[in-house]
Amino acid sequence: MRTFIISDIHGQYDAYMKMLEKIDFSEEDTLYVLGDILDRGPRPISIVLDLMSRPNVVCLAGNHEYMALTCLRFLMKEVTKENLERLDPDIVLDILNWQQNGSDTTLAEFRKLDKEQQKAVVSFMEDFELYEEIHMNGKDYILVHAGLGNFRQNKELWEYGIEELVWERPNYEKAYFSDKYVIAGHTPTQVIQSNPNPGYIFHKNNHIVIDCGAGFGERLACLCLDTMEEFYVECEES
Ligand SMILES: [Mn+2]
Repeated sequence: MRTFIISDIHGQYDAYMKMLEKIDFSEEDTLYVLGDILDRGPRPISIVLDLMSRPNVVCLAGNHEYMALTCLRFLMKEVTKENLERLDPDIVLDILNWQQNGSDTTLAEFRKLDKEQQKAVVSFMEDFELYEEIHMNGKDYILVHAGLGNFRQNKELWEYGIEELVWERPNYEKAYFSDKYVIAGHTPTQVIQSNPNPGYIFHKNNHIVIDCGAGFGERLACLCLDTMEEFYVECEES
């Protein structure tokens, strides 16, 4: 009965499977996935399909799922006169933006699914939460993809907007809570200025950042919350 946290898998299916093996993930354990399963790496939809088959995973949305859902909902629409008349002009910009953020691999795999599977994948991702709060060994944790953008001391979690939770980078130099930890991904720890161990899990001021750069083919990290043990798998060239 262990609790694991992983984030920013970004299409690295092989590294993801190796990680499950490495942590000896069983049906009694729980895996929290803090978003950005999609895009960049070669097999993002394969990871989604695997997660869909497991009852003991909890997925949160990242900015990549947020971008993908907007675009996939549009791309799956039938070409009818009505749908074209109701076309939102912003959708073109949304699709371009998603493209610039590495949508190719997601789209390539998505296209190979039949209509029913496509609908199932979209509806699975629509159910992703934006944050979770968990309690472990006397400590409180907030799990979220990017962080708490525009943080204010007395702001409740439900008051944060989607963009504040999935896009905006928190200030790691500032402790947001004295009695709680915020675990997030989104920012590869390679690019955090004050990080003494770039590319490995970053701990500072009650922030824990677990994106170790799988999105650019570097390293996938997983944290066991029961023991705070860190697990790493190197991504292979794809
Ligand atoms: Mn992200």
